[in-house]
Amino acid sequence: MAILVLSRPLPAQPFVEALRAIAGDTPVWTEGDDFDPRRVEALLAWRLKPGILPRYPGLRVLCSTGAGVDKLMVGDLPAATPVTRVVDPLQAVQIAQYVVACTLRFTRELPRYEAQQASAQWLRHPVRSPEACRIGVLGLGAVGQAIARAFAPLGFEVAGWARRPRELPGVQVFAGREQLGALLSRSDILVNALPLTPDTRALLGRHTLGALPRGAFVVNVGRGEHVVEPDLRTLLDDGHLAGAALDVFEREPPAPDNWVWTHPKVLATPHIAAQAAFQTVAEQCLDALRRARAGLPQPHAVDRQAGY
Ligand code: OXD
Repeated sequence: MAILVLSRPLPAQPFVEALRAIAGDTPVWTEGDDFDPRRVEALLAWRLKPGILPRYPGLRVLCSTGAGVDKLMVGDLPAATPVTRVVDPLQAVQIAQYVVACTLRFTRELPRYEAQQASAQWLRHPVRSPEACRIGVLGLGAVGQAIARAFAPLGFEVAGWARRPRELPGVQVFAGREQLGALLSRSDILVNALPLTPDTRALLGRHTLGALPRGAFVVNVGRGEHVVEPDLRTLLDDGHLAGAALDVFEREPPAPDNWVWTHPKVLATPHIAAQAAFQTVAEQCLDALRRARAGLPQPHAVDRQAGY
């Protein structure tokens, strides 16, 4: 019985090597290997297409290579097959670092000073006041909480939005659809850290982004599908939004002629806010397989109903 790695578009080799180092007698295969699909017990994947899973009738567990599992939720996923996600505390910290870096780059106007440096200009501009830098974090799971915590010591006023009310020290929490507008209208910096579910897909469009204060900045570390890209572009072009840092896109990588590559107000990065360590992914996948074999509960199981 074996583990199959289908990590496209991520290269499979680092996952395969990390798994082989710890998997003992359990073979680890990937695309291109000559293997019997009936022997596959665990699948480690980032994205699946319908029609793939029925090829593996002995599958006991489906493991994501990342924290998000939205691209694994295909219609032919058997109801009884557990799906697990990577839970890596370091990953949440890395994402928080990325969000803080992009936000400070914007609030401290670093691109403007870089442009001045290029023409040897010594020109000082007023620093944006803290009242104009109120942070709003969409999604208060492990990642959203790490982001909220990272901002507090830097003097930012932080609020967050979650599905249900919760207590978070130092963070004003808004909950449910009925309080989304209140969160948006006080967020000069909006950070999206939501999981992608049918409820959150295309949440950030003309009306929601338009409800941010004029001159707001958007950071997306959730999923590209949360944002209606043409609406974002319109709001950037008409000056309602001052800028956006985008690490995730509906299509990754975006097509070479996609506007995000060249828009002067957009910082586009290739889904690098965080990467779980290959060793952690491998350890959690192997643990999930052992638990599935023994009929034990999965600590990082995805709630199939909620979608994350
Ligand atoms: C993700 C990841 O889910 O990179 O986006 O882990």
